Amino acid sequence: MFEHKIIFTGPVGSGKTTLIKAFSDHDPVLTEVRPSDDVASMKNQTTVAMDYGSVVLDEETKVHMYGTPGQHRFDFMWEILSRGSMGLAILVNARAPDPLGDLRFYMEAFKKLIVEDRTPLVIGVNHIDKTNPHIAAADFKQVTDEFRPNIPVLLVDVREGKDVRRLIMSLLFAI
Ligand SMILES: Nc1nc2c(ncn2[C@@H]2O[C@H](COP(=O)(O)OP(=O)(O)O)[C@@H](O)[C@H]2O)c(=O)[nH]1
Ligand SMILES: [Mg+2]
Repeated sequence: MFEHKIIFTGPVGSGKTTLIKAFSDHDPVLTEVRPSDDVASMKNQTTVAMDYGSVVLDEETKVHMYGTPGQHRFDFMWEILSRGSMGLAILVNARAPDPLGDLRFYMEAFKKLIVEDRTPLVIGVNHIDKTNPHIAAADFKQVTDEFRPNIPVLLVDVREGKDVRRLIMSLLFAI
């Protein structure tokens, strides 16, 4: 069996924990606590170390999914979690005040993986619904093109297994 480690990163509220909870074959390992800072006004649980889940996609493919903490003060975990990863997915919340700025921030933060190591990368734009019809994949592509050409940008609802599968498959195809 081929085992693949994939990292899910992105800002607080972009859906990393939701994705891993929804798609893991087993109860995920979550390190969620009540926020002690201004994140408390956004949600009542936040990831502090990592989320972990795994899924068997077919007879020969198992994917280990690691979600990073979103808050910058836990960014020391980002590099630790990234070691040995075969793919990176950046999730952004389309309803956030500045989703393009969020994407640029995470592209910069993971620049070594993205530009030097040429690790397979996919962007998942989450929380897409009728409230933000002005968001288009092309806007996000402009940002990724500044770093590396031909990065797939998928509009997703991470609560839907079929959408998460599309994200993961686009990374596996790029290996
Ligand atoms: N409406 C909507 N809500 C979503 C979607 N994805 C995640 N959520 C909700 O957004 C909230 C934040 O997600 P969470 O997984 O905690 O984000 P994290 O900080 O990246 O781990 C949760 O309440 C989810 O149920 C989506 O596509 N649409
Ligand atoms: Mg989380």
